[in-house]
Amino acid sequence: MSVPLPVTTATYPAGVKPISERKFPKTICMFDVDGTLSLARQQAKPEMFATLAKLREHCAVAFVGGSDLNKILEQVRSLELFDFGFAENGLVAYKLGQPLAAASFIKHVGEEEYKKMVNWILRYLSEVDVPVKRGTFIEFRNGMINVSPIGRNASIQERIDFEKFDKVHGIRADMVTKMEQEFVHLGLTFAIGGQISFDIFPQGWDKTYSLRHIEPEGFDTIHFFGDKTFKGGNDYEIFSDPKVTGHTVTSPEDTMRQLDELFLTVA
Ligand code: M1P
Repeated sequence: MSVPLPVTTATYPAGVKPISERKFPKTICMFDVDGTLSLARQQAKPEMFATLAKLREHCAVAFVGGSDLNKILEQVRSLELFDFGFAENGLVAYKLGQPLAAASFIKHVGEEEYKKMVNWILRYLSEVDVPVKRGTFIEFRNGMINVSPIGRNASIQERIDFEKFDKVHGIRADMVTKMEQEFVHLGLTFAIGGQISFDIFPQGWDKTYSLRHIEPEGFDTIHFFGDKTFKGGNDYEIFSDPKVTGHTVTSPEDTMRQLDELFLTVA
């Protein structure tokens, strides 16, 4: 389902203090989406929205997801609930609801090389056996492409089943290893971030890309919360960036618990 982009304002929404008037004006908390703010592809719970609203009284708040903006907005409802919104790792970026400069995967890779890659992927997937196949095996985005061996039209249950199957059979890991060899000359990163797919983007266009947008803002403390912070996970690079204080979470509930400990119960 596609969500229309919200009507945005360049200023703070009613009732939200400017960052400079918050308790920690030089601090920003950045959140991965799937598994951190909400369950994969599901909307965040009301308790999470309440926690983020409280946190926003203390510091600046941002999401930084691998998915495209439409999908993220299904999960986090509105850009207005965040000071910064980073979709596709920050290749698509918003500050107070207003778009910042975006980066283009196709311009970077080039049409010819991209065509070769699509043909390779379609050939490879035609020979991969998985329990079910649905539709949309390659999703073309602004700053990356996303490849799914069962297809992005899988239902929630089909996603859960594939994730379990993939843990045993390593379908995505094998495909990533082969693509890394085949397309080494393109300097790409292949990141398994969700349940049914992996993302492909130029090296350096991981979630650390979003830091380029906040560097000019002068924050001296950058917290990042994510669940895929292990090497190979799509939160790893930003989690381990020297400018960032990384926090590994195990679920949205764990995110709320850690925020309570770090900020919200502090007098
Ligand atoms: O945000 C994590 C990932 O979420 C989705 O993954 P999947 O559909 O496999 O669960 C995708 O949007 C992916 O791009 C993103 O990295």
